[in-house]
Amino acid sequence: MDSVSEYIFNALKDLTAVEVIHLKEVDSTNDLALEVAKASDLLMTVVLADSQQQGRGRRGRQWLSPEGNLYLSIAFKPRVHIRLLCLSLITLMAGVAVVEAVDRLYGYRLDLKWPNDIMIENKKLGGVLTESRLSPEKPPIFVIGIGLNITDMDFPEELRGSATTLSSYIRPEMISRDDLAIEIVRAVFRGYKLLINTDTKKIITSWIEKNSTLTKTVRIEQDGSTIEGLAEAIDQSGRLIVKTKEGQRLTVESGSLFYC
Ligand code: BT5
Repeated sequence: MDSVSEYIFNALKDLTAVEVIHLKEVDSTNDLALEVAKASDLLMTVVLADSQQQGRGRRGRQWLSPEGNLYLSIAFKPRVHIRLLCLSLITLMAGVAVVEAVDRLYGYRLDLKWPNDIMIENKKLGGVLTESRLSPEKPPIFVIGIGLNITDMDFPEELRGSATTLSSYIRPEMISRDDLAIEIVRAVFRGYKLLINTDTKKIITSWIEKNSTLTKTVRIEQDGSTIEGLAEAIDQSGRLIVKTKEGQRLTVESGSLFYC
């Protein structure tokens, strides 16, 4: 254990059986967390990296992962059989956890854009990527990956207007990546307990309180199709209900959302 993983492990050991791995560089913290969890008996595996070579977003999109930001994955391997593997809801829960952690540490309020974006002032600060291993013979594993920009970054042209970093809003010397990781893991663990107790209403309520999507006119792009309308509500599984101009209500499971 290096000093970073030891610091985080010590801060979390009251929670549950947890393993903490910190690496300077990794392909993707999600992949490593899944690999470690497969071979582990522990409920939680936490992987933190200083940078990623192959950080990914949804659908294989690239996640820019230079040194200085937070790249965190939390794998859960529940022992009890739980019917929770509704990945959209887990993604909302993780977003709520990040907003709570930043608020708690720095008193700064981020907001959430459906389905997985962590935002400040309409710019993307971070994102959540939830993945799972489901197999009939083996215990389920789900991995929550969180990327959060902390330090100044040289964004490529196409992201310059839409992406941002925490240090543009909070004095950089006040920000501790490791303390952020600890608070996020704690908040995710609280969310996990709500999930296993099927207390999904609380998760949805917290997400609604922190979201910036509902009541807006949105366009959602999915593979080959586009939906446009009013973002009206979230259902109990974390899906977005969109009311189209024609008055039809559509339930959307995933996609890339833009404000019109
Ligand atoms: C996401 O995907 O927003 C999920 C990002 C999850 C990253 C974490 S880091 C730890 C763990 N390990 C991984 O390998 N992944 C997770 P999506 O909604 O598909 O957004 C991806 C899009 O965001 C890209 O296509 C870019 O347009 C933009 N983007 C890429 N890197 C960015 C960054 N660092 N900051 C802001 N926007 C970025």
